[in-house]
Amino acid sequence: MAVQHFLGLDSSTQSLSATIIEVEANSTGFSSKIIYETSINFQENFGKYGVKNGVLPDSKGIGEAFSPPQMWVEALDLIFQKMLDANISLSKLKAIGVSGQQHGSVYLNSSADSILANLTPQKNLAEQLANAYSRELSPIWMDSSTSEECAEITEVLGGPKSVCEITGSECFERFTGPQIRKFYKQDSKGYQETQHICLVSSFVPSILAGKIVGIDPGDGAGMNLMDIRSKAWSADALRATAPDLGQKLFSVTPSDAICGKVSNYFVEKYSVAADCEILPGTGDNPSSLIGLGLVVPGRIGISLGTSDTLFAAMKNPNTDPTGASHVFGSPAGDYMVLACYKNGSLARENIKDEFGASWDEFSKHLNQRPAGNNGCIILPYFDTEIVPRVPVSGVQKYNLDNAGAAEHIRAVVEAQMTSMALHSEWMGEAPQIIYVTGGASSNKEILQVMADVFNAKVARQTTTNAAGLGAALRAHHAFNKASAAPCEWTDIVKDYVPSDESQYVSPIEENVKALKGFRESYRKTEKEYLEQIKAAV
Ligand code: XUL
Repeated sequence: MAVQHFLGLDSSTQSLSATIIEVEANSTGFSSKIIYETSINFQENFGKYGVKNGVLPDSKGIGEAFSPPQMWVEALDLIFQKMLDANISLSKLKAIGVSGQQHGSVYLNSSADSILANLTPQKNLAEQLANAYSRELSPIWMDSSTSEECAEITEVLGGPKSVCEITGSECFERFTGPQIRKFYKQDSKGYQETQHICLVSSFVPSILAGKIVGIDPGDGAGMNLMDIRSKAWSADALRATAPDLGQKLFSVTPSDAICGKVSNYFVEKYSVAADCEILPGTGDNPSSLIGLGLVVPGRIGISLGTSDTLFAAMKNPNTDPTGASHVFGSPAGDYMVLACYKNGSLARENIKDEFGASWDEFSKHLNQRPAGNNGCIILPYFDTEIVPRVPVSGVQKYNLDNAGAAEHIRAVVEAQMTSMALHSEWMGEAPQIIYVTGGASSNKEILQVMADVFNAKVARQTTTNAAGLGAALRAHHAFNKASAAPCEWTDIVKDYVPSDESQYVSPIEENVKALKGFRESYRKTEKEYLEQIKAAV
C-alpha cells in the first residue's frame, strides 16, 4: 500500500472544515495521522447572506432558525480552492467522508438530478445549483418553532413513548420530521414541487458525487422518521408526517456504503483523484463518536464543556425510558447514545464562585472529602435540565446546612457524575473506558470522581475537531471495506485514542464501593424531587 489520503469535511452551523489524514503502510499494518486541517467561517466569508454565526436572524421571533443552503455550496468551492492554493495535492485522495450539523434539511426540485449530473468546471457550484431548490432556506437544528407539528405526529404515532420506541427519540422541534411537516402545512405547493429532501450531511456528498446520496442511519435517526431497529424509513412515521414523503427520501444507506466516484467537476477543477470514492455523510454527533474513537460498545465519551455531553457506543437498540436521551445509528454499526446535561461547567463554576475558590482550590476541596461525601447531596439544577427533564431551575441541597466549600464542591461533582451514570443505566452496558474531552478534562480530581462513579478507567482525549476527523476516518474505513483489505474499526482509530496507559485515571476500589451506595441515595433523592416538581406543575 502506498501512502493514501482521506478527506473529512464537516459542514457545521458556523463553518465548513476539512481534515486530511495520511495512512502509510508499516511493519505492523499501517500508521495514520492528520496532515492538514483548515476551516471556513460562514459569517466571515459570506456576509452577503446576512447570517450571524451561520444562521439567519429569527425575523418573526417565533423560534425559527434558517440557513441558506447556497452558502454551504459556496463554502464547498471555497474550501477546495483553499486546499489548491495551499498546494495540498488531492491526487492521493482515496475517499471523502462528510459530517453535517444534524437535523437541518435541504429541499431540491425536479431539476436537481440533472444539475448535479452535469456540473461543469466552467462555472462555480452556487451558480449551477441556484435553480435546484424547491425551498430557498434550510431549517436547522436551532429551530424550535414546530411544537404543534411534534404534537400532531406524536398523537398519530400513539404518544411520546411510542415515538421513542419507533424512532429512538421522542419528537423534538429541531428533528427533521416535524420540520418537514411544517413546510408541508405552510407551503403545500413548495412541498409538492420537492423531489428530494436531503439532510445537510447527505446534501454535501450529493454534490461531491454529482448525484443524490442516501441518508445514513446515524443522521437518519435524527429525523423522527427512521425505524431505529430496521434502520429503514418507518412507514407509520412517514404517514404521520406528510403525504408521499417516502418518495422524496432516498432509502436509508449504510454508513460505510460506497456511493460512487467523485464528480468530474472536482477532478477537473481541483485535481481530485478521479477514482476518489464518496460515501454517505453522517451527523456531527455520530461522526464525533468515531473521531473520539468510540467504535466498540464499552467505550464512552464525555465532553465536559458548557454542557456536559455523553456519547456512547451501544450494541442493542435500547431506548431511554424517560425519552430524555437520543439513540442514533453508529457509523461503526450498531448504535450510539447522545445525552446532554445542561448543568455542566455552569454548575461547576457557580459553586466555585459561591465559595470564592480558584480552580486549584476546587481540586483540593474535591480531594478533602471522602467518596460519597458522608451523605451530602446537591441536585445541581442551576439551570433547567435536559437529562433528567427538569423544567424549572433551582439547586436542591441535602445535609448541607452550615457546610463549607469542600462539601458543596464535592456534592456538585458527585451529582454530575452520578447523574450521568444513573441516566445511562438503561443502555444495559457497563463502560470499560471513558475518553474525556472539553475544558474541565484537564482537572484530574474531577476525572478521579468520574472513574470512581462509573467504575471505569478514564483517559483524556485531545482530539480537537472530532467530527471532521471522524469523517476522514469513516472514509478510510469504507474505502478499505470496499477494497480487498477490510480493517477493524479499532485499528482505524488506534492512532487517535489515548494509548499511554500510565496516563489513565483508574477507579479506586473503596471509592467505587462508597459511590455505589451514594448512587442509591441520589437516585431516591432525585426521584422524590422530580415527583415533587411534577405535582407542582
Ligand atoms: C444534536 C443537535 C446538535 C447539532 C449541532 O441533536 O441538535 O448537536 O447536531 O450541529
